[in-house]
Amino acid sequence: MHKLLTLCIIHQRYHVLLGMKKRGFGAGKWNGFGGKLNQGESIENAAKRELWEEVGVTVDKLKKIGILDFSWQGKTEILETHIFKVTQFRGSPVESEEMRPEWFHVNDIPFSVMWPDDILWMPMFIFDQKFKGKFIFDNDNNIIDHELMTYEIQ
Ligand code: 6OG
Repeated sequence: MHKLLTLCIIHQRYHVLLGMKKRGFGAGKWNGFGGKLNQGESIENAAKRELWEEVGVTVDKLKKIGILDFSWQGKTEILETHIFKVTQFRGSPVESEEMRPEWFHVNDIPFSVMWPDDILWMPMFIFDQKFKGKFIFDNDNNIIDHELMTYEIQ
């Protein structure tokens, strides 16, 4: 089973905006903002909608920077996650029921409290190098196998 998801990170020169996930899947971890597509929705519109819903920010400019397939040992589900960089936006980030936002310096990203794949692709994200890959996790969410490569998306 294949599911499409979005993940949006705002990047402003030396800082990125992350959110502490307060509930549901990935609760207790810092991550970008995103989620599943609604029926009939484009991937890009879903990314914009999730940023608005989770942190109250309107996207003016975003670009796709990566595509990662996440799956778990012994499970058939694949989360095909489209990762976007937002460089222009309106509004100030506000806490929602799902996320508590915070700006982090690019040299001070809290990888120990993030999904373990993030430390592998975040440098590419910061340096605008497009990438694709796949990560397979065990039931404790440790990476047991992965592929990651640079890639021109368009
Ligand atoms: P909701 O269930 O809240 O969407 N996501 C992941 N992000 C990272 N960095 N690593 C992973 O490794 C992830 N698995 C899922 C995609 C879940 C949100 O979490 C992201 C979505 O933005 C396993 O609707």
